[in-house]
Amino acid sequence: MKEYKDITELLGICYPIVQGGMAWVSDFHLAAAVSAGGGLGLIAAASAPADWVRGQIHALRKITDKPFGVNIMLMSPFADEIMQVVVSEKVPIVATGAGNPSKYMDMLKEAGTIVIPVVASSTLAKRVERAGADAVVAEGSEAGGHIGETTTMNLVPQVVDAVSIPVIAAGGIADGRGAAAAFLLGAKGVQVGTRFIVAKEANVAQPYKDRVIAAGDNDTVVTGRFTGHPVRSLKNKLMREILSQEKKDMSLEEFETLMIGTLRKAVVEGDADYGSLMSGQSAGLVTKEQPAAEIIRDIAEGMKAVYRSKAAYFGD
Ligand code: TUI
Repeated sequence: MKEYKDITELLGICYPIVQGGMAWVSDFHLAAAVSAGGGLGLIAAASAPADWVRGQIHALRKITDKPFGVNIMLMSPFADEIMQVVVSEKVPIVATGAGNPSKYMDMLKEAGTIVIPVVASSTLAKRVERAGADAVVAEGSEAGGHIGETTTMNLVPQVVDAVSIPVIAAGGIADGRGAAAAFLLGAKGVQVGTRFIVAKEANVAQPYKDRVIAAGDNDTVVTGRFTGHPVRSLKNKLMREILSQEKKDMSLEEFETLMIGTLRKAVVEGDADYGSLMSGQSAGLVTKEQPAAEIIRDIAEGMKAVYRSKAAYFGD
């Protein structure tokens, strides 16, 4: 079943495709479906308490015995406790986001965990490599949710040059063309988020899925730059309101009051107007709801088709 070397061997998966850890979206249903489909499924711990994460790990293990991971958002007040949970539950793979995971590296490595920090700069990539990371996800600013400044096209080759561990590209990748491009930039795998929001197994309210499917290339916006934690989402009434308040110098407190609970509102309640529809720019490439395994096959097959046609074009 194995089709690619490197990252697939490291992670014990069939396709070099990782599902992004998306707050509220990536619960055990989606992660299990992705892992069962030959990719790497991740449960997003986001800002949830440690006990919730433990429950998710148990639920996933009832459905599949394939490798999976937990994505730990380091700004979470529960990050320390969740690290204890993943170690005690012997979760094989841990991804981190929104911070530097170096202080947790020794405990994770001692437990035999494979650690894959998500980074948005080559500086952090080098730091986490030095601390013992097994691979990094280089996430460009086309991604949804909390983002850095540098685009995938520029970030990936610079991170590839900066470190010796395998680099997984993320941000703007939703099909075989994007995946093939990432491999040409030196990536050994891809992480895909936005396209999995519309996976059949993703417990996401239909209005959110519908907005992702309807979105075009110009339909995302970045809010919260002034907070130091910019976030990309689909344009809607909430984001227009926030953008207009940002122009009028809103305070951090006002921003937080407007934002609190809005991701849950989108994912769980299906409020597409006043919920946070976090999404990458690749929403414009997402055209239908599909089972996760079909999404993975489509990306893998699409990537092969690109390589075949380019080989023909270049004559070798
Ligand atoms: O983490 C993500 N994506 C996320 S986290 C999230 S929850 C959240 N919501 C509102 C505000 C903030 C978080 C939604 N989406 N992707 C990985 C990622 N990590 N993107 C950017 C970074 C990052 C940024 C700065 C990682 C490290 C960093 O600096 C850390 C340091 O100490 O150098």
